[in-house]
Amino acid sequence: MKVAVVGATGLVGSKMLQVLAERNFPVTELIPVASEKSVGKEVTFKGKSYKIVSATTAIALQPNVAIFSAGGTTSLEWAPKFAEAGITVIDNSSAWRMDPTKKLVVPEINGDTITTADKIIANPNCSTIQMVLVLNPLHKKYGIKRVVVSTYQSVTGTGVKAVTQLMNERAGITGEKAYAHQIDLNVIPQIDVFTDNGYTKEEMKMVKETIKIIGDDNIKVTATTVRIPVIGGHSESVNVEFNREYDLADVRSILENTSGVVVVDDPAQGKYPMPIDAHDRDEVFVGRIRRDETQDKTINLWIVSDNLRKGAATNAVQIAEYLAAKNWL
Ligand code: 2RA
Repeated sequence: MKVAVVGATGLVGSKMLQVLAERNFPVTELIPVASEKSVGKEVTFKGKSYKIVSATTAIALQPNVAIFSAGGTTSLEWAPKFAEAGITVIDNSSAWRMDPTKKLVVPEINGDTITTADKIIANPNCSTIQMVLVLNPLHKKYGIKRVVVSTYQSVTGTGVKAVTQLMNERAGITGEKAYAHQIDLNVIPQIDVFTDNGYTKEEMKMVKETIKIIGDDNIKVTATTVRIPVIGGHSESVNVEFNREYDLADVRSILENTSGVVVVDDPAQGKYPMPIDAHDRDEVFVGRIRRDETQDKTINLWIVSDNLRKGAATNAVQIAEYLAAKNWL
């Protein structure tokens, strides 16, 4: 299968190449695509070098699938051009996520909603994916009324420039900045720009995308998203109020039996999910599972995952695998 990776030089793009190789996606020809300034440079895939080409060249090469991770502007301009040429697009930007004509897919949850007519499929936001993977099976059993989530997000969610800023600050080097504030030894309660209601775009993504993926607009979500000086993954403190009374042991058992979720919850032994352990792992880890003693039918969870993996590259490749298994590529 010919596979184009658009944005192949970015943090997520590089992770896409790694995940495609690791999962043995049947790539017969890789077509790495990046901005004009990178055209002609090379990327390595399964020990072989591939020259980066422009988006126009990539369309002419007719890949079966194009996995985009090059930002919303590039996706808005180029995804329809690939789709018009008959190439299925899996898009990791926010450009198409809330478009009612586009599917927003976490394969374990709503992969089965994809049809052959879907030529641009949206990959959700990283902080949303890891939360809904845990919430969806609990919603099915107990019905979720309201979610209060606070995130602790890795600088890798911003990209290479943010990782460089953190490392430079740590080394005492002055350099280019991805954030308006120092990130090392600090916490920044802003991810993406603010919207009119006082929430950031990242917070509103968690609100809207959760409803769209789980497919129930009765679920209320309120979010505070925060950047911290960490690189291994995003962490989330999640307070969930159910419609029905729940059983703590049953919640644990449901999560233990959920594909892609790993329960790490042995506080007496100091065992709980941490980004340093989630780094470069595909699973979503959940721990600190405990009753909210201040309110009926309510539980507290701590959810951690590598945002570049299940939050981005792995989920996108899983969508491609789903389409390949159906022979739709
Ligand atoms: C972040 N959620 O962590 C974003 C990346 N898509 O900044």
